[in-house]
Amino acid sequence: MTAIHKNRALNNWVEEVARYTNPDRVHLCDGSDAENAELIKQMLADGTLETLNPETHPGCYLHRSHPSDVARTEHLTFICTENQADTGPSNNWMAPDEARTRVWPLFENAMRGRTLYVVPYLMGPESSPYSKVGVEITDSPYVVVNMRVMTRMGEIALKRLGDSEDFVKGLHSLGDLDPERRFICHFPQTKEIWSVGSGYGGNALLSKKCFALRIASTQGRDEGWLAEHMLILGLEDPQGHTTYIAAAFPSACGKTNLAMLIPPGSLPGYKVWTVGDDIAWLRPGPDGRLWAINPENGFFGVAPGTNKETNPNAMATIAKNTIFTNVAITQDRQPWWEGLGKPPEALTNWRGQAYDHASNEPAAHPNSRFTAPASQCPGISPKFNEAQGVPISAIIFGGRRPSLVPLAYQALNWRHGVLMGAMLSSETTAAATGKTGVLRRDPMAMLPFCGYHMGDYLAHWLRVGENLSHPPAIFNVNWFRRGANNEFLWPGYGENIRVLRWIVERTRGQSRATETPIGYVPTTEAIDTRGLNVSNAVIQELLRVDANGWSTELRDVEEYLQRFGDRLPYALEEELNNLQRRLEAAEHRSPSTRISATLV
Ligand code: SAT
Ligand code: MN
Repeated sequence: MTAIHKNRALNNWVEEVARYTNPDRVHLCDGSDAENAELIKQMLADGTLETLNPETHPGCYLHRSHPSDVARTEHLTFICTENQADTGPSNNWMAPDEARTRVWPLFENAMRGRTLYVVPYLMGPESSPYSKVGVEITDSPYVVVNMRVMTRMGEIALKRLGDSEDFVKGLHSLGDLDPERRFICHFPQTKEIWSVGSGYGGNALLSKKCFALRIASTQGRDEGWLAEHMLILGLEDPQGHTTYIAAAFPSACGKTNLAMLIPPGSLPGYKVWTVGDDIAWLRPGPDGRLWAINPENGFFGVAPGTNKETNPNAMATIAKNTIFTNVAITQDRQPWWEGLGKPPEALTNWRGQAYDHASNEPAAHPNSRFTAPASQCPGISPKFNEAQGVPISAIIFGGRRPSLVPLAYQALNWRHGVLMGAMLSSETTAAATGKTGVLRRDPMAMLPFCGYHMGDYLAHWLRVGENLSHPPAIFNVNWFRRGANNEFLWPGYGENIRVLRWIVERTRGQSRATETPIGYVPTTEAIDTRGLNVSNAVIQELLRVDANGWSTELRDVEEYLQRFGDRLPYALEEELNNLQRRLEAAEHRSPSTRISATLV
């Protein structure tokens, strides 16, 4: 085989993989328009893609995946370290030797009859010293065109790589798409990823969860920074001052909507700038603040529920040059999903069949997705490509909790905030296979994405905070509280700006809160409800701290955290004990009612 590139390490690896996987052709991707057009042409010819209506959706395509390959498969995702104790109880572990005998053979001749694409990509802005290079080898042209949207792909990455050996090696093959022969293996020690048997985003776009979270989190541990499942946004106030916030929510809990929020008319002068919707790399800066870059270059967002009311900026972003996966299509070939109003008469469902209106089945898959360039977002931050990133003033944790957890509250300090993140829990969603709507603990929304022992991860968070002279304030939010009739108590979406505003003002010591055992809770007046159809009683309920309920919650948290054994930092156990003690004291004073104490 002739050398595909002058970089020796790259070349040797590609040769080794090509010898084993036996493709018909090897193609090094340059990321050009012409290359993209050629791949699309080929996929239209073989049915991998279908053209959407060029009038309404220019440059947009539909892909229907195999019906058994529509979400991340966490039970088939492994961290492969020599020592099992390094991966911890929250990850599946496989010894590297076992991976070599069990998983590597699945790649043998796997690319026969296919093209092996070499996809070099850069995670982070071109000018940033914090950006990192990855190379994905894949036999899926669908993966290539998605990688071109999601990352800075092609020449730009090769230029950055030069003759360095320092890149993350990701090997992906569709294999035969049989879930029985599906594995996603990570080797943090050698910065390698093997993924076989799936073409789905989080399993196959190896830049995303595999590199930017699982591998990068271990790099962050070793180098003193954090790779997090967080959106990044800038909130500009009417005075023109922008405050940056990073927020962690589990998959499909509205990160993209929050990152692209458009404030309602009743709050004039506020604007949200989108820096990222899924992943943040956070580093302590020389000024003692925490700085964030978004390593990605596009959005891989959940389609259902996205519409002109819930997320107008997303609708504008995906109006052109977007790949839709597993959505339904209308008769005139427009993409369609639940949340876009009444289903049209003639509709083709995500499986490509005529939609049966009498069925209870959704027409689009609940985890159907759009892949769209960040540059198309009307609210994209002017700092999107900034080398140093943006300084973070607040970190938010949030999940889907129908009861107990208030609309918003603030941690007393960094250490308490780390406990807050460690306590995060949420109802499961369609982003991963398995039952939805089940409450699961998901520390920092990183449970499926932390590449090492969660106990060590929490200790690392504590360490990072200790080294910041100006750490971000830490908050928890819950947009998903339900009332007696199971209705949502808080309108959510654009109205969440009211909570963001309280948060930003807190970071400046401006807005009011009550100190409660669980942290600083907004006073009812502190959340601006002008123009909002939410009664005072509902606001009070949303901000109520139920000391009894929290005591029960903490028993569950304690039991959960025990599983991290002696790797659980002592400081967090102490923090949990303090919280328990504060709740007990409050229960004695005023059981299960709102605990009022000093205004702060
Ligand atoms: O993992 S994906 O990137 O496919 C989506 C998610 O679960 O956040
Ligand atoms: Mn995600």
